[in-house]
Parts: sequence; C-alpha cells; structure tokens
Amino acid sequence: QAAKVAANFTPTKEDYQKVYNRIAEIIDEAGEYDDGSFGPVILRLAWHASGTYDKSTGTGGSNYATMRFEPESLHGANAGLSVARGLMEKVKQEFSWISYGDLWTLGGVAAVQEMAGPKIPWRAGRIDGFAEHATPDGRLPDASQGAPHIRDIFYRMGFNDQEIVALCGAHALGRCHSNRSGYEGPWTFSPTTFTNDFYKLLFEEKWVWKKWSGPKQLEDKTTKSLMMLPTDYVLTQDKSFKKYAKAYADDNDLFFKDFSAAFATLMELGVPTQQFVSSEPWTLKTLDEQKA
Ligand code: DDH
Repeated sequence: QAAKVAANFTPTKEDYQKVYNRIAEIIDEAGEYDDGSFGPVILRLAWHASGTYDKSTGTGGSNYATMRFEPESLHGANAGLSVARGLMEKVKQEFSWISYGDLWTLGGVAAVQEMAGPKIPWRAGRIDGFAEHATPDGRLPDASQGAPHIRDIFYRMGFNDQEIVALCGAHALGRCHSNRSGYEGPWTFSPTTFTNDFYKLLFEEKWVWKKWSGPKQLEDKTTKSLMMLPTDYVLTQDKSFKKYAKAYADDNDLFFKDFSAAFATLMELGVPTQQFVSSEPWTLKTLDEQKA
C-alpha cells in the first residue's frame, strides 16, 4: 500500500480494475437502501460531475471533480449526491493515488456495467482541480421544462438529439426522492437492472398527471407505481426525440450500443486529450466476468 502513494507510482490498467472492483463491491453493499443498490446514485454522481461541460468556454465537465466544493455541492440539482460522494470517499481512502474525476467517472462505468448494462470504454487521466474551477448553478437540466430547455442544456455539452435520447435511457435505473428533487418514485419495475424499459414504458403505458401537492410529474394509469418527469415525457412529444425513443423501445441492442458511445463521451467532457494516460480506451471487466 505504501508503494501506491509514492510519487513515482504509475498505475496500470490492472490497478484501475482493482478500483473498479472495489466500487462494484460497494454498489452491492446497499442493504435496505432504496432498491438494494448504490448503483443508480453513483451513476448520477458521474453524470452530474460531467454534465456541467460548456463547449463554448471549455469549462466544467469531469476533469476537476468540482462538485467537491461549495457552492457546486449545494446546487439544487446535486441534492442527495453526498451519499454517492461519501461512498466514493471510502474508495479514495484505499486508493489514494486516483484523482476524484477518474474515481467518479469510473464509478459511473462500474454502475452501468454491474447493473447489466453495456460495456463503457473508459480512459484515466483526470486531475484534481480547485474551488475556482467550480461551475455556476443552472448547467444541469431542470425536469419541469420542455424540449427547448433540454436542447439548450445538451447542445451546450456538444450532444445531438439522438445522443440526448440515448442518455436519458439511464432513467431505467433508480428513482426520484421527494426529499432530494421533490419528485417521487421509480421509472421502471426493475430499477437496478439496465434495460430499454424506460422507452418501452413511455410508449406502452398511458401516462397521466399525478394528483398530489408535489411538483408536476406523470404516473402510469395502470399501476400508479411508476413515474415520468415532464422532461422524460417530452421524448414522446417532440418529433425528433420521439423517432429515437421509439427506435430504442424497439431495439435493446441499438440502445445499448448508442448509450455506451454517448455515455463514454459524456464521461470525457472537459478533459484535455493530452491528459489521458492511454490513447486507446480500456474496457474493464465486471465482477462476474472475473469469476469465470
Ligand atoms: Fe436523471 N434525474 N435527469 N439522468 N437520473 C434523477 C435521477 C436520476 C433529470 C432529472 C432527474 C439523466 C438526465 C436527466 C439518473 C441518470 C441520468 C432525478 C431524481 C431527477 C429529478 C433525483 C432524486 O430525487 O434523487 C433530467 C431533467 C434529465 C434530462 O436529461 C433532462 C441522464 C442523462 C442520466 C445519466 O446517467 C446518463 C439516475 C441514474 C437517477 C437515479 C438516481 C437515484 O438516486 O436513484
């Protein structure tokens, strides 16, 4: 362990696989938390750490892990992510050589892969920044808004309509918490397994406005146990978004392929290319694959 903190320690792919493995174990140690997995909240941390990128100024993104600092950690969109940052801190204690940006994005990769999602190519090389690199509030999407807002936010990161719709399929996982965002409930019946069910349910269920005192959200008419955010529902209403959402509802393989590509890009936003330690991205193994 002492060797790992020495200044001349150069971690290899195998060292990052060890970090991945530790994160994967922690994902499974959730016990009674939510649906029994820390995967969704760890994935959300990786996304919010990366989704602050602004291509016109080159600021934000995953490079400096600025959500460690106030006020970014206190931005409304990041409510609840202290849970995920705390879990990642346990990993950081064991592998002190890894940067927070690498750790958090690797967390996103591990979450997707361990919850049976597609393989996500990933490269190491992010460096820890300072509070002065933190991003202003308002760079992450607001769930109460419509298509123009979604496009403003994701075009700013450099994504197109197809990539936007692919990325939103992550809502197959996890749930909303009334004490974090104000919204409540899961999107699918299997919130710890990565599937294209988010799109299928969008088209197969009848969605009605939930009658409650909380923020405007939709519920499925049949069971009233699932939810959609206004921004999720827009994917069935906007002509261009709808085309891709329908394609992903009909073809899980296409969704996996497109999600993997867009999510790999998302994880690298804001990281100067010369910082990456390898030109070829790595594909890390799941815990299951290593047992075989
Ligand atoms: Fe999301 N998301 N998200 N989301 N998201 C929430 C939860 C989770 C929006 C709003 C919310 C993406 C896109 C959008 C995950 C992943 C991703 C919650 C509930 C809100 C609100 C938070 C809470 O109460 O705990 C909006 C708006 C958008 C948008 O695109 C317009 C993307 C792109 C991803 C991704 O990972 C690529 C995950 C996972 C969760 C579940 C978290 C949990 O704790 O469970």
